[in-house]
This record gives sequence, C-alpha cells and structure tokens, in this order.
Amino acid sequence: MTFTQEKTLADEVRADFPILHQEVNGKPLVYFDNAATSQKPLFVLNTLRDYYEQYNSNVHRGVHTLSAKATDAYEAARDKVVKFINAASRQEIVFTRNATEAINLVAYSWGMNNLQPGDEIILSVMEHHSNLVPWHFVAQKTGAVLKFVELTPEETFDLEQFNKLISDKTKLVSVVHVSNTLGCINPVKEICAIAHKYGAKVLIDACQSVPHMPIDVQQIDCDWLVASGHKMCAPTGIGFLYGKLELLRSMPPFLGGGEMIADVFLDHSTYADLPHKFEAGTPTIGEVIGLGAAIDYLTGIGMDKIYTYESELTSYLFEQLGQIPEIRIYGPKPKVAGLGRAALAAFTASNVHANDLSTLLDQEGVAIRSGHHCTQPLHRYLVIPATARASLSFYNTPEEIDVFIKALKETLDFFGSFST
Ligand code: C6P
Repeated sequence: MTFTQEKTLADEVRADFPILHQEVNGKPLVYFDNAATSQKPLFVLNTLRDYYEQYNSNVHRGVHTLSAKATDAYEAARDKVVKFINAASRQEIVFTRNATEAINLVAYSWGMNNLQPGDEIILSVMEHHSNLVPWHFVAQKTGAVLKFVELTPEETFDLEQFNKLISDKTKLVSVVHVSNTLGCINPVKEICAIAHKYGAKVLIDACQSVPHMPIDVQQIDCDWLVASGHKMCAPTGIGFLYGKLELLRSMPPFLGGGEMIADVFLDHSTYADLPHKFEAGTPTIGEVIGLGAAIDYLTGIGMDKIYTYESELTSYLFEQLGQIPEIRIYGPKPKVAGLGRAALAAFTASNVHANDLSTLLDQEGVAIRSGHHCTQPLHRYLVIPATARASLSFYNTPEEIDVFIKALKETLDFFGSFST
C-alpha cells in the first residue's frame, strides 16, 4: 500500500458520517457510489436541523428577525461558494436545483438567444446526458450544429482532434471536467484558452471535480461552470452556476416569478440585478445553507488534502483491480493520465452483466452503481451495454477496497463456476 500517512484522512473523518456505520444485508456497509451522491457529515445535518428548528423563514422578503437571519445565512453561503471556486464576485454565483438545471439555464437563456443556423457547439462523446440533452433542444430550435470530441487510445479527451474541430463557426464548447465514467481529468484550462482564441464561450461541467479537487474558475478562465451540492457533502436540491459577470448580465432571465423582479406591472416587468435575476421563486433555503456548511466542512479538511488522499486511494484501487484478469476498466490508467485520475473505476467483467455484479456485491454490503451512468452515448461509443462503477470519496478506506475486491473476486468465481 502506498499511503503517505499511518493514519489516513478517512480515519480522521469517518466518525463525522453516521450513515457509514451500519450493516447492509448483515455486512458492514462499503459505500462506493459517491459519484452518484456523497454522504453528509454531521456538521451539515446539524446545520440543516438548526435552520429548521431555530430560524426557518423565507429570505429577501420579511423584515422580521427570523427572515433576516435566514437571509444572512443564505447569502453567506453564496460568499462561501465564491471563495471555494475563486469567483471574482458574488454576483457570479446563481443557486440552482442541481448541475442539470444550471446547464439548462445557460442553454435556454444564452443558447436559444445567441445561436443561429450553422453555428457550431462542441461537446464530447463522454458527456453526461445533462450536458447533451439541453444542447439537443438548442440545436433543434436554433439550427446550430453539434460536433463531438472523441477519445484518444488511452480513453481520454482528444485535444488534438478538438484542435481540428474548432473553427470560427464554433460559438460554444461545453465539456465535462472529470468524466463520471472514464474518470479522466480533462485539460479544461487549455480547452478554454483554445476556444477563446476563436471567440467561443466555454461551459465546464464540474460535477465530478468540485467535490474532489481545488477549483479556481479564474485560473481555468471558463465562461460558465456548474456543480451539484449533493455530490459534495451538501443536501440534494441545490447546485450552482458560476458565470462571468458581464456574460450573466447580458443573459435574459430563465424563469419568471417572485424574487427575480425589480418592478412588475400588469403587462410587463423589469428584472432584479444579478444574481437574483436567475433565482425565481422561493429558493431551496435550507439546502443552500446546507451547501454553505458542506463547503465549510470540506475547506476545514482542505481540498488539496482530499485530492492527495483520493489519488492514493485511486492507485490502490487500480493496483487491486489490475490483479483480476476478467476485469476491463475504462478510462486512463492513473499513470498515463497526465492530469491525474478521479477515484472511480467503471468496468466490465467477461460473462457477467454489470447489474448482476452490483446485485451480488450488495449482498456483501458493497454499494456500487451499474448501468450506463447517464452516459449512454459513451457506452455506445465503447460498444458496451453497461458498466459497473466503484466511485470513492475521502471517507473511504483502503480496507474497504480490500472488502470490495474480495467480494468482486468471489462473485466472479461464482459466475465462473456456473459457466464451466
Ligand atoms: N452523475 C452519476 O452517478 P445532477 O443530477 O444535476 O445532480 O448531476 C448531473 C451530472 C452532470 N454531470 C456529471 C459529470 C455527472 O456525473 C452528473 C451526475 C451521477 O454519475 C448521477 S447520473
């Protein structure tokens, strides 16, 4: 094992996550489905409880004490997001329900209003459905054309092909930072620099990167970036959109209603300034405050520390999976991935369907995901119906990897003995 510390980060934090300390099907839970959603530490759960027990109230409306307190906590969470991803201004952070809604906001507000027949949008074959379907809508409505970056032989983002695809016709590049299936970390800074030379805007889907590594939007120089709170120790129902200030200013509202207005008349209305222009209706107040607590918690540990520990876990996971000949892992090996690799492995096993693997591992208390992970086009590109995916977080331990590997070997042996 190659762990730099005697006591791992997981040893330090596991007590913070009550859900991890339970048995599933009579076995200690090994939760390896963190790319789908992360677990929540007590600090976040207690913050939510405090909000609902002590100052539950609507925000930006009342002048009474509880409403003022809720508003302060809500807006303080925005400041925490600003600092967490190094945005230049609090007006650049818009709260949404999740990353999917944030991408739809950009697609409807910017895409539908700025693209014309023949304009090109560059996506990649590894995109999550959330970063495909909204652009299908835009292409169908505006006549814009979708182009796709394919994979290198190592199953990473093909930057060389991207360089050939991009042209003056490209108006938007929308790509994932860390693939939820391949685990590769894409060169987003370089992608932005290339796209900007052609005057194209760039949206980064950072759903699988924000929870696992330090992110600096000014350094990446993306035009928009989206993430979901539930993958970063926050509750479900909260995500955010980062957008460069002038760009967000130029975009019309996505949804209309209360909160997002300056003045309303019977036949027309004027809109609030950023970021409220994009936050129509009563927001998910508790969830926003919970996101703020999650950011405090992650920052308290340190994103560098989280990334370093998860990289060690990744190497160990690959080392162990590499010893099972029936397994084919997708995406780059940790060593060939120049930018590093996320702590997840999507794989197939000869003769055993991913769903069967997942079902039998569950009997051993091991939770992994199986299916297409909302990357159906990627699975089609790789000519596979489904993969099994183990995805880790900083609270997972090397010992849990051992349990997972043992259960996986036993399952494969079981199916092996069946087929002989
Ligand atoms: N991926 C997974 O198991 P939402 O649903 O909006 O919170 O996140 C969507 C999304 C967008 N981009 C990427 C790269 C993602 O991984 C996800 C969510 C989960 O892989 C659920 S399908």
